[in-house]
Amino acid sequence: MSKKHVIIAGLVTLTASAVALAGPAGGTVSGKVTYEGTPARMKPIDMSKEPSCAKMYTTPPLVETVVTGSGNSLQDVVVYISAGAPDDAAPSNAAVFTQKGCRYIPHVLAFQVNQELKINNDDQTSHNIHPLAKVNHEWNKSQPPGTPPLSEKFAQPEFVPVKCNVHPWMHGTFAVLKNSHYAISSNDGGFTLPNLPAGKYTVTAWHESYGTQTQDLTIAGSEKKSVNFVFKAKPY
Ligand SMILES: [Cu+2]
Repeated sequence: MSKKHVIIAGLVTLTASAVALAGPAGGTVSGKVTYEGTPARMKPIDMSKEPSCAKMYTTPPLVETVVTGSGNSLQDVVVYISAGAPDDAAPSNAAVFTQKGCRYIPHVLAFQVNQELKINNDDQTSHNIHPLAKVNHEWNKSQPPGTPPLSEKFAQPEFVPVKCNVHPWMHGTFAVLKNSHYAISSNDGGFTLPNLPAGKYTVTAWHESYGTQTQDLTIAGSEKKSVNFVFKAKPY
């Protein structure tokens, strides 16, 4: 083999290794969630019945049913592949939901069917966490301060409203999903769904108060697709 051929063979090997390291090429769907119209003003939460939590705030936190950012961006929208992707096995890491300052952090938590869900109580008071499941088994559990995290699983896909039976202002959502292709819009409304194999997909965007929207799209290879969702704000 000539010297030139050796160099070319080496380059081919290097290129092949780089592709293997990067993993299978997939498409990426990203975009922004916004609203049009005027959202209802979120009220400050009155925590005076729970002084251990109330004292954690200099100004009362706002209800989080609708959380917006600049440029009409809409936060806490679950954007996920609702059709076209096979069901995925649950990942080994746990999804974490924390009760802190008598609020749920995060307000909307997405995780997969049969993935471990760890629920922490960081407060000096007892909470009674109550996921209002209809498809999955409904339960409620008391969690006194200083107790270890609760470990739970949900066997079926479902959007589950969550409330606290002690503190009526505490509410959130568990989005239990069938596959790993999901994201929750950040404060700038942005979301990204990476590593989508070639295929036809339905992308669904879900918001606690504004409902759901869907868009169909096709991924052919490793392209980047932009998908935006605009929700109509409810003024009440
Ligand atoms: Cu509570």
